Amino acid sequence: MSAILPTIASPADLHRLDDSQLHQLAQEMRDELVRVLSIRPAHFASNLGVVELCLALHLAFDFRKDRLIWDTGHQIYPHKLITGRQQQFESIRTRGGLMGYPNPHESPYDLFMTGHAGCSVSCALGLKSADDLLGAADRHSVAVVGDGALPSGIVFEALNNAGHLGKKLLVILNDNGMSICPRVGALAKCLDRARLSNFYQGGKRRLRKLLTKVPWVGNVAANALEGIRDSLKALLTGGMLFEELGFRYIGPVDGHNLNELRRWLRKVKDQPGPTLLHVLTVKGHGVPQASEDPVTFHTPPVFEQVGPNRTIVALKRGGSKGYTDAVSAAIYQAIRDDPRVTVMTAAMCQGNKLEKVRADFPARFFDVGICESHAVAFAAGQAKAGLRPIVAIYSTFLQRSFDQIFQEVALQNLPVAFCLDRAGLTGPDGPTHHGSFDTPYMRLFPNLVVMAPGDELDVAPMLQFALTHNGPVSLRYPKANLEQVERPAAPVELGQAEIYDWGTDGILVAYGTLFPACVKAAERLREEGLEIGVINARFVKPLDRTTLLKAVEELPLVVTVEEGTLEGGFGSALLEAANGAGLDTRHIVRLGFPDRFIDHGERGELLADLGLDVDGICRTVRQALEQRGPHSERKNWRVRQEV
Ligand SMILES: Cc1ncc(C[n+]2csc(CCOP(=O)(O)OP(=O)(O)O)c2C)c(N)n1
Repeated sequence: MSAILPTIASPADLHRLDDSQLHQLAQEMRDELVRVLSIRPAHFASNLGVVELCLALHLAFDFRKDRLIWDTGHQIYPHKLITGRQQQFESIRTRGGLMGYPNPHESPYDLFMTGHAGCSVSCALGLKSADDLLGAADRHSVAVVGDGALPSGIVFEALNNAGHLGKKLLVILNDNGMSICPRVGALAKCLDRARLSNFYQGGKRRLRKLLTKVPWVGNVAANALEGIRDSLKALLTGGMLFEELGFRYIGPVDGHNLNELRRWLRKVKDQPGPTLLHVLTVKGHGVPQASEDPVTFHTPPVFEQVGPNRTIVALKRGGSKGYTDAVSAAIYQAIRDDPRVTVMTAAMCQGNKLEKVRADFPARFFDVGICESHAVAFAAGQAKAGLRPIVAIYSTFLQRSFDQIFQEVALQNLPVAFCLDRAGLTGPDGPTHHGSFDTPYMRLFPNLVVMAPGDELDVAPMLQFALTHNGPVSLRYPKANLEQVERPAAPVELGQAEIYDWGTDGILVAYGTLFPACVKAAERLREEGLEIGVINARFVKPLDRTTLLKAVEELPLVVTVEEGTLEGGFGSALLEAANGAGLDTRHIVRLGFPDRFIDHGERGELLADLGLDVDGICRTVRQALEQRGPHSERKNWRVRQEV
């Protein structure tokens, strides 16, 4: 049988395929996902689960004009395979290659660059209402949202608004029973009814027969019957909630039966008003191990090529430990030692490596679902009542909670400890996931203490400090292997930087885990005859003014180094402090992320691109010193200034 996938240059090509060819195409798409993702760690099980849904959608609609938003966007790979990107698919998540999320720069079939969950219904509704206003009411608007993303506040805000506006909008609930971990919450229990009842949409026909046999129902008009039937169905399958919000609820439908899916999409396509089609899928469908263990296979490490039935032979896990391991170990110890300590995660138990905490301390572990803003206000409530909550959320996702950090936590000065994972470059995930902005957004608020461990040795003492401080504290750490700078580490004290070495030619001030890179850079520069010191800043708020302003006053060069945006970051904090003290700041050089979104690629590659690796730091120092004149004159820089 000749391969079909290579012949699909665009969704238009799907229309010439018959049922058995479409079935074959679905198999080939799965094979391609397995082939490429065995060598490239990426979102796996979610993509395997939406192959038929993706084909059915592209067959039912024409997304050159209609609108399609995949919520979050991590399940976009089948869509990429049939929208002209198959040739480049192997490059996915590599520098210069395809992004692992929707990307409008890659294809007109991707409307928004996304990676954060929950925005699909709002965006699809916005598109629909604009199309209507702009005289393009014939454009359909479709949002595909997972059951994991469904409970996020923004989805409910959008459903509420859509039900009110009454616009023709199709929301597809891709219900696979899973977030990354098994889904949690009361809504999950409500959706479980659909799954447990095994009451597929075909049941509606049976229900119709049954109802027409009931004498008083048998006489009512067809429309009313339809209404009663749908409401009863919704009630039995957990869909009542959507009906109450103003949606027509249809489902559940078997998401792996392509013909059924196509039939239902044809039916709902021209429904007036908002419709929710509840589709049941299996995460990891088609790969036995992935469907049996969708948590591991959400984003598995590389794995051994597979047998005839897509049987995975072996996962190849890396052995090195990262900052997430060190922080989760410190959290475990804190929760074990102090009965007031609790921990919240927003659906990232696995990413935050909190499985052991969840297993051993279930009463003090809270997975609130993809609801970051709720997590923060919830923690504030616990802190107010006397507990010591830890909010463990990725830097990029905590952006959702900006207002709760401000009002519920900082304004009340409540002792909530924020552990910001993935603060810095997240590598292959790219611009939606890099933790670029937390230093500025955390350091804005009065009362917040904002810090970053310089290396592994700082991690546990910093968390201990956070849990004893009488107010909110945040600490940021990257997705990176642990490193240590051999030294008798100074105790962590409020607003105290650690002087590792004082130089006469200049000093590197590291905020966060680029501290070891700064130490290496200083060693290399020393070999070249340059006396460059290193400070492990630890705190951006409060800033260690005594130490840092002394460096600004005394030394001819101060280079700040941080893994985050320069706009309002650590270097800016130092510039503000120096300016406030009336000091000259022309010899302060800031290294960090420029004011643009950083693409995806390996962390090491990206650090090098941004001049944040050892070579780049050395280069900056040399260039800055060269600009300031010969070595001998530099030593008297301050004196010259004063003259
Ligand atoms: C705001 C936000 N928080 C957390 C995440 C991390 N995350 C990515 S996918 C995912 C699970 C999504 O579950 P669901 O929507 O059901 O999709 P599925 O993978 O099951 O298809 C989570 C928690 C995110 N992308 N965005």
